[in-house]
Amino acid sequence: MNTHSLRAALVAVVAATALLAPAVSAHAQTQTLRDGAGDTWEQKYDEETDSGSWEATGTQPDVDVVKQVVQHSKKAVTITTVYRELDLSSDFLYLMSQLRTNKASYFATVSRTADGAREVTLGTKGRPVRCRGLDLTISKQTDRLTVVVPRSCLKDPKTVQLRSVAYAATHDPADPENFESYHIYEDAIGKPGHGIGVWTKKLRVG
Ligand SMILES: [Ca+2]
Repeated sequence: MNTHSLRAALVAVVAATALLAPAVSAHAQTQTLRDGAGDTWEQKYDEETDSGSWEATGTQPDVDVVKQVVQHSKKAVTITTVYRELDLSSDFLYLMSQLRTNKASYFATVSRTADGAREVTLGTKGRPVRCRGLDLTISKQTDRLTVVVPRSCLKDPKTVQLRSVAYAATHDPADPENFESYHIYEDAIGKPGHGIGVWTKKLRVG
């Protein structure tokens, strides 16, 4: 399984899980979502039935989120995700946030590969959004991953609501051709189950 097909599989999983109902809304500028430690899930593939399923696996580095802080200021929406252990040992690290404003819906997507290549992108309606100032910081020391989305890239919305999911993938380096050696992990932020996380409240600009 190469990086391209792995990414395609992850995107398919995200698309399939991005259809959950929103939570009730209220007003705030900052919200902290708590997430349990040790609530990581692994996607299992059954060759006989050619189907996938999820199993609880405890905790895994680079995917087990314990907290996410979302702030909507006059300058930007800042998404700070805190992991139980962010050691960057995974082949592939992925964090997807859906931002729903009073005007449109966007996806901010972070990916990092084992060679250190990393990027953050912003998109809407399946198209990329050019966003000057879109920023990504990853810190092993503090186990934090921070994304900054300038408000101007979101057309200066009144409110922003957000939900996220984290993924990481690993494989046995001694057996890279064996599909069974690949593991795909997931953590839904703000709830114990798998799938995309819970919505924040509608965060008004301060
Ligand atoms: Ca967690």
